Amino acid sequence: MTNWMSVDKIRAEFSKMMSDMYQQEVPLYGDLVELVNDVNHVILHRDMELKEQLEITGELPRLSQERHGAIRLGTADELSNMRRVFAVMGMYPVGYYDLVPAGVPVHSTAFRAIDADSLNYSPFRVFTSLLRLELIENADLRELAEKILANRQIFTDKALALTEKNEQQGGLDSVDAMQFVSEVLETFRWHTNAPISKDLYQALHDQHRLIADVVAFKGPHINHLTPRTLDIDLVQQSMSSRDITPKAVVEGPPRRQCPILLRQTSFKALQEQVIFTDQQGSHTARFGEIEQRGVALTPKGRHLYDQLLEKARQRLGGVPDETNAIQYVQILEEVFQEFPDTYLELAAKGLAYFYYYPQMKIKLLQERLWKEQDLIELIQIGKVLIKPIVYEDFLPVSAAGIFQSNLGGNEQNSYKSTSNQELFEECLGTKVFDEIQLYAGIQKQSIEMCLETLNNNSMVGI
Ligand code: OOG
Ligand code: NI
Repeated sequence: MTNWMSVDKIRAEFSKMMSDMYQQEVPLYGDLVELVNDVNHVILHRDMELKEQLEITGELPRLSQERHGAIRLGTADELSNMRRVFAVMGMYPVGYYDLVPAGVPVHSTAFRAIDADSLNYSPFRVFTSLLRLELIENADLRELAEKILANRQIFTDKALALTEKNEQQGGLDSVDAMQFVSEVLETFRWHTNAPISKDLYQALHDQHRLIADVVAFKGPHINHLTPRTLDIDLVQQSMSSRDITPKAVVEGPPRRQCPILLRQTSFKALQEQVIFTDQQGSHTARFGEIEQRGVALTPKGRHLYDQLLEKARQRLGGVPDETNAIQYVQILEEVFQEFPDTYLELAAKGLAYFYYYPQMKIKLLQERLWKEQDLIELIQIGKVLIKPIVYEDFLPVSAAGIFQSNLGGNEQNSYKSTSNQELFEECLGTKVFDEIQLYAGIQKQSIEMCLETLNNNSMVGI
């Protein structure tokens, strides 16, 4: 038997190398990671209940290495090869996000591990967008962009060869695996030299800054890497002391006792020098971001979340920005009063996903065969403990907010096209996983094990 390096380990190595590289490329990211670590340290000392929760769910060790990154690709071939490369690291496409309604000409998925143990070993994920060139109106420019993209190869030969070797053998030994991660890292590197003229860059940029960000460069540079904080508001408050200025509004739900989904904030993109084929110029694409993650919501919970967010935006009467940030936070908090804020209620109303743990020390006078419909009662009497299953994915409205805040100005684009998951999956070469099925599966397994333990144990006493 050959000894393959585990895919989880390959992913953890890659995540670390990516973080080191990005820290060198964008020193601000290093400052952010430091700040987030400091804040997490304070919170874990202050909030014993949260610490215990993270210990029980297995998230505590992963916290300090938790990151997500984002890249933007230009062609179907790039996307399908990216899928093959990520598969070597145990990362699979989860979810479909359509950013077109938000005026950003891309559709996306998130590559990540899919089972709870792998996620806890290394939660590294990459939000991956595919440019929709068909949305460029100017036919000449579209053809030119297509031609430029058709001629570039974003992977090194060795990275592709090792990917193929992995597919044929069913794994990589540690020597190959380490070479694989360092070759793949090259794809995400920033390049100061752009292979096109400044005029062409400008023409692409005039269509949409994102089109220039993809087409004008040799490869899909990682555009941000996001650490996970346990208290995004505290990070936000502490930032000024470290000379970092975030955008005005934290995207996502308001601050709550029981955090749900995802709250994010970002820092304006850097203006970076670029050497075009004929002259120098600059480009803004790469930025900093932090996030706080909460419990994953069921479709019912997600529906309520979407409704309330929409209600808050309508009440504000516009898009949240610097001018109305305080008012928006107030409205958001008011509107979200309607969203239950205890884990018990969230579970009882079927709004969120949980792990269920049997508490064997609690003895009841009357044991019986426990069923799924008894779970809420069992929680209430302390015989079952629930802990939140963390949301591992993204929020399209937040993603659009993050995109927009980094595009500068108030570019308003409306495209006629409709959401097209089928086209995306055709380009990807496979279907994306449905995140809801993944969360529901983890919860179901946990409930089954919990009931089995309770029932076996109560039988013994009879
Ligand atoms: C991706 C933006 C989405 C997030 O955290 O929602 C994202 C991008 O700018 O390419 O990373
Ligand atoms: Ni992000």
